[in-house]
Amino acid sequence: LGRVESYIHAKLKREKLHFVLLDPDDVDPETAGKIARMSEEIGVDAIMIGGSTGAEGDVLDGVVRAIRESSNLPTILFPGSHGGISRYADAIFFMSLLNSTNPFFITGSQALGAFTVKRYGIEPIPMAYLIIEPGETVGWVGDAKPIPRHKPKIAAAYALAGQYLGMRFVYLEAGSGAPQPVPPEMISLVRKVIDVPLIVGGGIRTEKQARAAVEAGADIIVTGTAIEKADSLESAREKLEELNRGIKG
Ligand code: 1GP
Repeated sequence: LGRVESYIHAKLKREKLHFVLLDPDDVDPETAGKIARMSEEIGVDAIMIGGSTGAEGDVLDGVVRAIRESSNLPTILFPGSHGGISRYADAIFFMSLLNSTNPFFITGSQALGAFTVKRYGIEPIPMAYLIIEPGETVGWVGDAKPIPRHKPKIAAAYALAGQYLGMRFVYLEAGSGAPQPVPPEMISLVRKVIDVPLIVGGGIRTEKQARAAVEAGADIIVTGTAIEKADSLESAREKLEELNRGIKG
C-alpha cells in the first residue's frame, strides 16, 4: 500500500476519520489554505480536493498548492473526471461511479487519466463510488441512476460488487449539499456486508448527523458544504470542531 493509504489504515485502527472536502470552484487558494490549517489544528485527518464543475487546471493546482503550503495533512484528489488531476496532490481516489449509466464515468475517464496519474507519481487509491438519492450535482453530471434512499440492499449489493472488483474503499454519496445525508439504515447494511473501509458524505452538517453516520458504521466522514458555506473563518472553525466532535466522540 502507498503512503496515504497506509496512513488511513493505521489511523482507522484507533478512531473514525474526518476528511474535509474543498471544491476549488467554491474556495480561493488563500481561504483553502486557511481552512486546511484550521482542519489540521482541530484534528481532521485529510483534505480532499475536487468538484463536479470547474475544479480543473490552474484553479485546481492553485488550491492544492495552497493547502500543501499551509498544512501537513495528506491531500487526496476527488476528481469529477480526468480533468480533476493535479500534480501537486499526494494521492487520488481512483474512483469508479459504479451506478452510472454512462461508461465514461465507470471506466472511460479513468483510462484517460491513468497515464497522467502515473507520470505525476500520484498515489492511486481504488474506490467504489455510489450515488444515493438525491445525488445533487454529481448525480446529474455523472449520469447516475441514484440508489433509492429506502433500498439499502441495492447499495449493499453495489458495495460488495465494488469490493469483489478489487476496490479498497466504498463511498456512499448523497451529493454535495444534499438536504438529507445517506440514511443510517443504509450505512449499517453496507457496513455489515463489506470488509473494506466505508466512506460516507453529502449533506452532513451537524454533530448529530455526523455521529449518527459513525454509529451506523461509517469509517470515514466527508464534510464540505457546512464548512465552505460558513460566513466567516471563525464560524468555519466552530463548525469543524462541532463535526469533528460528532465523528471522534
Ligand atoms: C460531496 O460527500 C461530499 O461530494 C460532501 O458533501 O458538501 O454536503 O458536505 P457536503
